[in-house]
Amino acid sequence: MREFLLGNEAIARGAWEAGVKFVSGYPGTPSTEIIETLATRFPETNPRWSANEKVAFEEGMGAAIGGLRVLVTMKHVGLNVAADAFMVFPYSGTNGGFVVISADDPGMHSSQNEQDNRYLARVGKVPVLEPSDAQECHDFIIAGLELSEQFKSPVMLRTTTRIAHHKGLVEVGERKEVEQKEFVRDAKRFSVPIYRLARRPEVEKTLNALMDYAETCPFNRVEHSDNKSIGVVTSGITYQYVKEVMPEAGVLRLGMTFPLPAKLLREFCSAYQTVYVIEEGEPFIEEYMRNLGITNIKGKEIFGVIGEYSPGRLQNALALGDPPEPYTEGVNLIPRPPMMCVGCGHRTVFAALKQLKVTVSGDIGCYTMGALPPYEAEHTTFCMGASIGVAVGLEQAGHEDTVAVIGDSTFIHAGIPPLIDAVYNKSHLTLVILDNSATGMTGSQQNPASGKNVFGQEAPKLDLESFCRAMGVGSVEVVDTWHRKEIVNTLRRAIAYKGPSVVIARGACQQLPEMKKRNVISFIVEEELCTQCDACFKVWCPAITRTDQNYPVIAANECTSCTVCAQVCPTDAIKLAEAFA
Ligand SMILES: Cc1ncc(C[n+]2csc(CCOP(=O)(O)OP(=O)(O)O)c2C)c(N)n1
Repeated sequence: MREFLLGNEAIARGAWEAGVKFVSGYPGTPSTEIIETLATRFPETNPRWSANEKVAFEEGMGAAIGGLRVLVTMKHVGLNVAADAFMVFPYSGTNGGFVVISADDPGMHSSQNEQDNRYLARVGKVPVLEPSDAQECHDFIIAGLELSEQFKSPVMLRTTTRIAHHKGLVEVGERKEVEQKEFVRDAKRFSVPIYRLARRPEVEKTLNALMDYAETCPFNRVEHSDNKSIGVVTSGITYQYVKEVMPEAGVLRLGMTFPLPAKLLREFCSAYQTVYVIEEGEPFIEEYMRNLGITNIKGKEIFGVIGEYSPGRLQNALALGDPPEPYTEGVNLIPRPPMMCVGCGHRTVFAALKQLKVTVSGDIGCYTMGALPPYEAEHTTFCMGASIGVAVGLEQAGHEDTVAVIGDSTFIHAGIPPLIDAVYNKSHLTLVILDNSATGMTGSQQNPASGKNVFGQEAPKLDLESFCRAMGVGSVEVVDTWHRKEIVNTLRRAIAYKGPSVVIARGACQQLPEMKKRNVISFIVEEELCTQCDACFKVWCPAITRTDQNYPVIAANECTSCTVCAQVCPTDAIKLAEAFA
């Protein structure tokens, strides 16, 4: 049977078929749909959202040494957070099959950096599989779990945005129940550094065995051509681009990109006059080939390291004629900058921060858009949780007017240790926690502050205010995020407080299913009262546009009834539609 699946859905399906019994992860584009698919279609795999990627990895590691087949999912930068565990796991090795998804994002469609995680895998000595289509997403997860059990090693499955988010036909199968492996308490294998030293040679032994395996690995496929002038070494989605742009070329498609097959690469390259190494991201394969002494290769000097590849980019780089125009018939996309949703509660906070003219140390979430026009009221954004540490550092550098802003999910993910640190080191930090009960930016997933689990069922809800007080924060205030004036006044008090203070701006994400299902009574503009002062436009709500007569008009089907435009109207011309019924 075949199904038309997203790359991520194919991974989920493959994990289910392979008998996976534990899945953990933290949302991050482009990996998120894997756990969402498992939760909706394959709950037998026991999926969950963890507090962050390190926790997810460690839970997965425990389940795998406990004998289960395990999948752990995250985006590329998530592996930085999990790296502590990732680097040490190969020393003990696993019992049940363990695959970690690293969803890389060349082109930074939704990420804070470009990062090629094959390098992290090489540092950790963890084998890497790279699928080139949805079918392989499905097949490689099954093969990866088997490989992991065969070599007792964790395995990385590296996807990229196009692989994770393209759709293809996938031959699917049934679920296979796999017997749980035995966990034997063994400190010499799983514990202290003094024993771990004895494990060190095991890591090299496994790596050497994997290097031998790479030479005959069925995922490394040679497609020879009779024309021996041009060969291509490639992996992942770029394989598809190569087939489109250079159908006549001989191809070595590497499905396993760490460890790399030295003999196979040498053999392949000796058969062609010139070999192009076409890989998105860093010159990972290319550098290896150059280190082998292979000289007839061309790579990054032609194709570049920055951004995504595409058939057109390859065509340009190889001077193979103009790339075809993108297919746009019947498509009328209006360009627009990223913006907060209609009714998003973050708006009032950024309006207030702009008004207060403070330095804002931001974080990773929908509120990164506070850095963009019209607010331009977020001045730093680095990585998850950094808002607090950076604010403490700026304070030390004399910028005492700094306010840190973080979302509920990011606070739980990486904001707790720096807040404890700020209290401990007697900072005067002011922190705003934007509590919208969701991990909004990645699609409003559940988190420990939302009171729901991955299935949407009730779960223990983290009480953020008690928690901050327990950490020793002297001033903790909770404010309705849609209450403009209260937000400004509460922020003023928090900034004036001599000691660490937290403002929790609370209001549910408009994209949560329960918010979307509400019966909303929209606001409308009573033109007789409107003086066209344009104050309501300064709310920057995408639901407010203009009539031909220059009056504001609110799209009834978009209005979330957040009330903010009505709060700013000086003539009370904005009213609930029911007032006119
Ligand atoms: C280390 C890392 N993990 C995951 C992500 C993906 N990601 C981007 S924003 C975000 C969380 C957003 O949730 P929250 O902080 O609650 O803010 P909201 O978007 O709801 O405003 C996540 C998980 C990331 N960028 N970096």
